[in-house]
Amino acid sequence: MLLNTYEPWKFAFSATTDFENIKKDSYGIIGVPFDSTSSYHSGSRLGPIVVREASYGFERYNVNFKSNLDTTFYDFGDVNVVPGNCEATCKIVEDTANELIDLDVKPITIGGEHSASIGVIKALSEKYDKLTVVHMDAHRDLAFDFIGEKYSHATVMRRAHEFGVDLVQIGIRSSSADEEEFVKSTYNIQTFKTRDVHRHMDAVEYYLTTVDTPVYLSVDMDVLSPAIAPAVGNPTSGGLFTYEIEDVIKSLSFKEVVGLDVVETATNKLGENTAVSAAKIIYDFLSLI
Ligand SMILES: [Mn+2]
Repeated sequence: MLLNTYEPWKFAFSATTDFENIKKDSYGIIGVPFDSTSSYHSGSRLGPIVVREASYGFERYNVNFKSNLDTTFYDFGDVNVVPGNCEATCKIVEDTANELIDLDVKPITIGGEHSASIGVIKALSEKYDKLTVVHMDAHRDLAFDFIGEKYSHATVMRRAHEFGVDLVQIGIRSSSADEEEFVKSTYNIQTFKTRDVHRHMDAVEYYLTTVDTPVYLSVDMDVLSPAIAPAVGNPTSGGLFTYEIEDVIKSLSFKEVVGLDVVETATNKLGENTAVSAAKIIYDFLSLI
């Protein structure tokens, strides 16, 4: 007897993967179960599993946006990470992202720690002449190195900046003096701190409408208030509400969005708040884009 059950290893609503017939201009999910550079609360290696499982709580009709999730997307599973070796793992993610790009599939990455984004952003920055990374995070992740390591969850956006992308950082509420100096020394990093977002969401939305390049969205789950999303690598007091992420996704839905990552979900508990919110970001993105 065939049971009418769900397949928790693939994101809900994903299409059957038939490599001979991958639809052009679709989206492809990959998981990066890697957390070797975590400096505080580890466990995001389990993020891809719990986020996929949480996706089964949603309806195909997205009532907030009055739209059906009818975007074609595939869930290709997890990449083979190298535990303990961030640089090697970033290279594997980059190669995987390039394979997706060659198939005309836009990558959606489920972390894993934030270093999961490095390879994807590198691949996309080479495909597009100009790329803007909209980075939602409590932290800037702009350190040149972190405890001597260039490849780390804390250096992601510095590496991205070296690849030549413009950055829009949203939800920032923790950074170092060096990072602030670095931002002042450059021209292409726009910042909306947590308080700015709470008080002037319209300014954030307006700014996003002015972006005239392809856009990549990177969401560190710690951008949300730890009251909403407590199971993250570096919980940081204050933070955004879920609807503020909805507003950003809605603004970006009018743009050419070429990829998404949702990283730093660090829990092994099914149905945990952080995992549900992470799954919702991917679900909203796919409903609107
Ligand atoms: Mn962060």
